[in-house]
Amino acid sequence: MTKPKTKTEYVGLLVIGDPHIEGRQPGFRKDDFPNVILRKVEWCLQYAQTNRLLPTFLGDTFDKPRDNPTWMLGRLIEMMSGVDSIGIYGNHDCADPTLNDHDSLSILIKAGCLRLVSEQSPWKGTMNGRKVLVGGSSYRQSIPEEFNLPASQPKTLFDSDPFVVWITHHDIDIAGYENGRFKPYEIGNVDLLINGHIHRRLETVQAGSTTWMTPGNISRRSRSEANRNHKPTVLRIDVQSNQHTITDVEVPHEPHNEVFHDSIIEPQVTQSSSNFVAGLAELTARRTESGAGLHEFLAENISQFEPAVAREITSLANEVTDTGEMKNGE
Ligand SMILES: [Mn+2]
Repeated sequence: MTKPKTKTEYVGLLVIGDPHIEGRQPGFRKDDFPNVILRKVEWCLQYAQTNRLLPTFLGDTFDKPRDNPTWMLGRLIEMMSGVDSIGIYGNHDCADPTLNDHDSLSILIKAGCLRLVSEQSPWKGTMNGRKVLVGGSSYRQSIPEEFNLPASQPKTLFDSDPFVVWITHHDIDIAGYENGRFKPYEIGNVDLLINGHIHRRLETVQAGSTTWMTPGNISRRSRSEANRNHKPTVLRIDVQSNQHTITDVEVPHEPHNEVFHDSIIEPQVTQSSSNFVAGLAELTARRTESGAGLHEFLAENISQFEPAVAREITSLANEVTDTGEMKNGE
């Protein structure tokens, strides 16, 4: 049953990066990912409520934009309907360039579980007595050079020195991320920008009066070495009359080796096709739902075949695993 909303006097924000909720196991995860990630989101919502923080989602709430299991959408509506949450949409939330009624996230928005923020429609309120604005740019929406309220709204708001936060889901060029398209810059009237999309935590960059942060996501989706040290955390931002404090809050999670299968394939090129077949046989010992091991194995070994044969093997692998090419996990 859905719960009535409680009116909260907020003291800050709880910023949640890229949950990538989905109904099946990503890559080499061996735990019950669909329920594990739902419990993490629920933990975040409860922590936010207990501490009077506004839950703020950085996009990629869903991993697959459409056809998510109905039980999962139901659970989300149950846990989110009692709380106000704000957010933006990410590249994984929409199948087309912009979010529309066919995408699962639209159900949460229509059910009143999540309110999208944008340049035209920021969240406005008071936290600990200070005026706060939270605007955002969803995936593919431009990030402003200066944030101003529409002409119809009182400009005097900025005279009271509000705390202004901007949330984004973009390829920002920060050390440690190779797909960056632009560097952090000062955004007029914006104090703090927090970006989702990049799943690793990156260093904070100061650009004039705007601070740019990359907290990383709350679910570990790839088994990479870099991910071994990633601790799923959310950002707690406490707002005071003339300053704010940012604290990392670790989301309860299991150790890396308990959520991922061990690697069983040595990164070496198999010399003959009989070894290739033996390698494939070994893979069946560890079937992952998305066929992650198969794609990794093929990437390592396919070059030994004639191009036409290699193409046929790849196309068959894509067909049986239903995942298509292995794509960038962000
Ligand atoms: Mn993502």
